[in-house]
Amino acid sequence: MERQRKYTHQCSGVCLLDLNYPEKSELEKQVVERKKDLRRFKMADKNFDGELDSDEFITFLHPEDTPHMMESVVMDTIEDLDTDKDGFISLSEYAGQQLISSV
Ligand SMILES: [Ca+2]
Ligand SMILES: [Ca+2]
Repeated sequence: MERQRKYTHQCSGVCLLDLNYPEKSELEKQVVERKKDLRRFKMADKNFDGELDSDEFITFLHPEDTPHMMESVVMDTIEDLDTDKDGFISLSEYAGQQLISSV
């Protein structure tokens, strides 16, 4: 079950607006992004020396331009779209993301 944060707003003591919606904490978002960066760094480090030379760094910055980085690009995209984390992208997960992106 996903964590939910509860927001309550009192309007002049007359109305009560109560919004519940899932929200990742800023720390959780940073951990996810760091995990993606680390995975992409390791895949860009073609000679496995733990450092990125100029070509490897370009690959790290633009993984979509390098065939051996496609797995990283696809995994990042699936993780972004798969909001219920079941390993599949449903039509609503895909369509929802498209709507958000177009706004
Ligand atoms: Ca390297
Ligand atoms: Ca899913």
